[in-house]
Order: sequence, then structure tokens, then C-alpha cells
Amino acid sequence: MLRIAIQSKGRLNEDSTALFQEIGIAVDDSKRKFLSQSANFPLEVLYMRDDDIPQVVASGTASLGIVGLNEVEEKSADVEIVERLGFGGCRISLAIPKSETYEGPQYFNGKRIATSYPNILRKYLDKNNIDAKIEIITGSVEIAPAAGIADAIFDIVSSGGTLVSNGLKEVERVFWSEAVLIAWPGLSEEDRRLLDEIRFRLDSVKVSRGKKYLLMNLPQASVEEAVRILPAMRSPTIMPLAAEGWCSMHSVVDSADLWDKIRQLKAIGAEGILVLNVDKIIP
Ligand code: PRT
Ligand code: ZN
Repeated sequence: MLRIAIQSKGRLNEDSTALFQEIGIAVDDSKRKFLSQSANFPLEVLYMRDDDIPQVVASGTASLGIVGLNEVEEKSADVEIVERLGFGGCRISLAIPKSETYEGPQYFNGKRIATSYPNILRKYLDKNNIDAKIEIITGSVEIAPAAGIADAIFDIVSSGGTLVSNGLKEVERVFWSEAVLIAWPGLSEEDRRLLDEIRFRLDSVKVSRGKKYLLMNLPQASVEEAVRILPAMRSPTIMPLAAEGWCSMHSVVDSADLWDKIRQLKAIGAEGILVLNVDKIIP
């Protein structure tokens, strides 16, 4: 039985649970439970605070975990980073009161910096030969300058709204993070096999993200041109229509190219174009 630790509540909880659903693993939500077992996959979900996840995976108490890369880095956890999951994106940045003049990292010499990420900050300061004092604060770091506890902060930023509403400006972006799937390096052979199955399913979800399925009617004479416009995975599917000289063509395209492709296809006579969402792609 594979055990995976995920955040019990907070920013990563919903996306982590949704990911199980996308890869067809049924799990209860965490509202009442600490531990729950999947009904259709040999997987047990352990719900906990994100700060504790790197450690329980490094010790093998859980075989897998879903957590922000920032927590893994801060705890220097000895875990395998299996996959980036594409949600929970953020950065950890240095920010100072917006009225201050900033000319470079040496600004921080002799300053006090409040943060919940002292280890990542320490590395950055050492690398840049900056002598600053780190004030460790676990919550509401952004109020530290106004409260006189520190001159600057080193904290997670995503939209930047929190900094602005606290009269701060972001001056150095130090660390980029997103949610990652992590694994205990000592996994048994059986657990590794289950992890491979999870990765296989995750990859099919990833491949299908940002893809659209296109169906259209096309004059037979335009098929060659349409194949050039729509390379698809191997080649587009073409089926004859009852109407003489027409066929139906199916293909998968990147969402980013969708409107460009539609314009080109209309120009060669495509009609009745249908655009559908793609749930999974198994290469
Ligand atoms: O209770 P528990 O310890 O499990 O949760 P937590 O309160 O420590 O963490 P939580 O749920 O806030 O965040 C979990 C993870 O989400 C973090 O470790 C990051 O990997 C990721 N993440 C992504 C973020 C953000 N975006 C984010 N914006 N974590 C925190 N924030 C906070 C930030 O601290 C600041 O207060 O949001 C504010 C800034 O947001 P903007 O949009 O105003 O810039
Ligand atoms: Zn936390």
C-alpha cells in the first residue's frame, strides 16, 4: 500500500485532491479525516500541514507527498522530486517599503529581514555576500516592516497584491516554486511499480492539457492541404461523408494555435467545425 501525504487544508489541498480525480484514483476529501484509503487504488492519503510533508516523506513514513517546492528546499529534505505538477505556482521574493530607493542587493547589508524561509534566504545572502539579520516569523510576515520588527521581508508572492496593500515593493525574485510530487528514495519495488502507474496517468493528463479536439466537414479536394495544417499525433482521421466530394476530418490541436488553425481551415473550405475538450491523451 502506497501512502501519500498531502496538505489537509490550504492552497494546495483542492488541486491535490482534484489531481487524484483526474487520474482516476477515488479518495475522500479531508474535512473529517486524518487518513483515508482509496476505494479503487492501493493508496492511502495522509492529510497534514504542508510544513511537515517533506520530513514524513524523507523518513519514509509516507512514500509520496504533494507539497510546494519551497517547503522541500527550505527543509533540505532528502526526497526525490518526481514531477512538477503545474499548480501552486509562486516565487519567494525580497520586498522593501515602497518609499525606499533600491539600487541592488547590497541594500540589504546591515538590514533586518523578516521571513518564514530562513534557510533559503541564508543561502541567497551568503551567495551575494550580504550581511543581514534574519528575523524568523511564521505568519503575517508582510506586516513586519510597518510593525517595526524588520526593514524588509522575504516572503511568498504570487499576484503581488499583498505586497502592494502593505506598502511594499518586490525588489529581488529569489526562488521559483510550484507544487511537486515527491518520493521517499527508499521505495520498495512494489511501491515503485505503483508510482510508475501514477506517473503514467499524470503524463496523460499533462499531455491533454491545453489540447482541443477538432472535427469538421471538408471538401475532398482540400484534404492534402488540411493534413499540412493539422499534423495531429500520427495523422488526422479522415472519413467519407454521404455527400459526394466531402469528408469529415478529426484532429487534435494545441489550444494556443486553435484560432489560427480555424482561420486556415475555413480558407480551404472547412465547414461545420466542432471544437471539443480533451480529457486524456494516452500516447
Ligand atoms: O496550514 P499549512 O501549514 O498546511 O498551510 P500554510 O498556511 O503554511 O500554506 P498555504 O496553504 O498558504 O500555502 C501552501 C503552499 O502554496 C505554499 O507553500 C506555496 O508553495 C504555495 N503558494 C502559492 C502560496 C501562494 N501561492 C501564496 N500566494 N503560499 C502562500 N501564498 C501567500 C503568501 O504567503 C502571501 O501572504 O499569499 C500571499 C501573497 O499572495 P499575493 O497573490 O497577494 O502575492
Ligand atoms: Zn505551512
